[in-house]
Amino acid sequence: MRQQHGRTDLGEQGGDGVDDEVQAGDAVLAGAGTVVSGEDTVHFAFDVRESAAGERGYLLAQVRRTRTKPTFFIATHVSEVQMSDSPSYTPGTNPASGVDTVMFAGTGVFNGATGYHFVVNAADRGEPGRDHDTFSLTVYAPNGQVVLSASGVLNYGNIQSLR
Ligand SMILES: [Ca+2]
Ligand SMILES: [Ca+2]
Repeated sequence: MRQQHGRTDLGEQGGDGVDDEVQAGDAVLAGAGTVVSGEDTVHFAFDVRESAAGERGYLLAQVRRTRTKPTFFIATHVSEVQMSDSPSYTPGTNPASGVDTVMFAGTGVFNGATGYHFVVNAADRGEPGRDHDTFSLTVYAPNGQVVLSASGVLNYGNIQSLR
């Protein structure tokens, strides 16, 4: 099984686009890396897919800020996945679908507390991911207040469209 653990080497493998778990017609965007946004350094990993069976995915994020405890966000449910082909960049000839951008949203746990919502926008803009791919994460408290907002170009890692 090449599953979550296989994603940790995305920064090195580039994009052979081969994934045994991907069924024909599936769209998959996955990535792992680091974004520096203001005072925050965000380490993230995600994998979202659309198929005939529906939409699913996961997201983990750790945020470090100088002189404060790190915060953690774990998505427990991905309720919305929208993949698209942005006309403003072309990461390569694969995948043939042209999918290079994803927005996904759902609910999760923020520092151990439930009832939080999140929205991620991520884009595969080529290889290497560093200095090319982009990632943004916004987390909302149950009352709608933004508790985390970070975005930027990757300074480590890679985001890869797999179909
Ligand atoms: Ca494109
Ligand atoms: Ca990439």
